[in-house]
Amino acid sequence: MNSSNQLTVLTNCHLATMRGGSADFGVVENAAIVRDNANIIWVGCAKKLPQQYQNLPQTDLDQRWVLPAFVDCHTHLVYAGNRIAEFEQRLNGVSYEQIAKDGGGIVSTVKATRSASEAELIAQSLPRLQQMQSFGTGTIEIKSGYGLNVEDEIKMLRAARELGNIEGVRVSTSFLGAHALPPEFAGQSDAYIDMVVEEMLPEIAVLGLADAVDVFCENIAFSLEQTRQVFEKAILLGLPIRLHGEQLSNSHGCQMAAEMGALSCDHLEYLDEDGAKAMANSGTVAVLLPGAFYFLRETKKPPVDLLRGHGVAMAIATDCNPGSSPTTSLPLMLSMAVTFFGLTPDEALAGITRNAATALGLGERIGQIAPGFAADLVAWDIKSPAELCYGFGACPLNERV
Ligand code: DI6
Ligand code: FE
Repeated sequence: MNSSNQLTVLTNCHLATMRGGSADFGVVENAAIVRDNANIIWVGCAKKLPQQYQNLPQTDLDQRWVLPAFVDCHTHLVYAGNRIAEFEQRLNGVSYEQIAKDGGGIVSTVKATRSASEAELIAQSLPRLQQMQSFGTGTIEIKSGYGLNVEDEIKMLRAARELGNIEGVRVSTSFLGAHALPPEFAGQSDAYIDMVVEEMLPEIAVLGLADAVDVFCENIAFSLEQTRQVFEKAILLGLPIRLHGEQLSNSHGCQMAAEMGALSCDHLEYLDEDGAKAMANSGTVAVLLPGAFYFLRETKKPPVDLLRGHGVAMAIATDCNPGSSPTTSLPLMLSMAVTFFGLTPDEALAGITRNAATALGLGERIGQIAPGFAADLVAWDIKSPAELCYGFGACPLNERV
């Protein structure tokens, strides 16, 4: 990126602007973009470049396709250790729920994350963030949720913010204190939720470390009523809410979260029609996580027809985490979203740009190519936007421009 606020022109390129409402990626062929250090100033056909921009420095993009940098709106990127041994257990037939009930699962990553210093956490997470960027991702949501006490949740959120500073990428943080019950609270989940509400949330809000508050509402995690308590406090503190909902069963968390104004509800394999209707009414984004679906060998698919039918905006994310989705690749998620879930390439790409931005409350700022939006742009060596959903396991050449 430019160091000064000099205007420059990107030219000899094609655009997938991802402007709302179009079923064709918002294509502009033989285009030009005028940008400054931070923002897009002008977009259109190169032939119509206004006179006042014609003598600016130009970058010739050699017929590449320019898209908004991808937005990964659901990740657990910051953690220590790995869960390879549990993966091997699962390959031998032990279920994800059983591993969690036996004291492994999320809690084993909690132990590793608590033992790591902030610097170690950053060092272990940095390669994942760098991989994400190599796949064209420019904004990353990062959740806490492997600390599960005041000190270690704060450590995780600080590490997330610091990773954004180190790499110069946009990081949006979510406080996920209600992710799992820490071992020291075994049998006392109400007491733990009291601590989340009375101690953790207020302190994290004062420190400005969370851009949103997330809860895992599930029979292996927290109940509907406990979820409501956390959300009520978040709303009181002025923080947007999001939900891990209906991943392993239907707890009706999404309906409640939507009625409380949630930005997004995520996972959704077991979502029913009432939940979809409530999400449509509140403009809550449905975040689909095909990596977790694949890695847990889930067979129940999220109800894409229902979401589409009710006009719920769909986003796609990696869910990058050591237990249920150890991936950093949004292009791979595009392939899975079209192949497993039946999204169209246009829906899938909107899901990692425009709709993912909306899931973070940043829909007016990132995820589209238009004047006034952030100049977070990536040029791809592809023949058409759908090619990004077509190949899998490798990633076309791309460059931040
Ligand atoms: N759902 C998920 O898929 C991740 N968290 C959650 O609530 C899994 C996190 C993990 O297994 O470490
Ligand atoms: Fe998750």
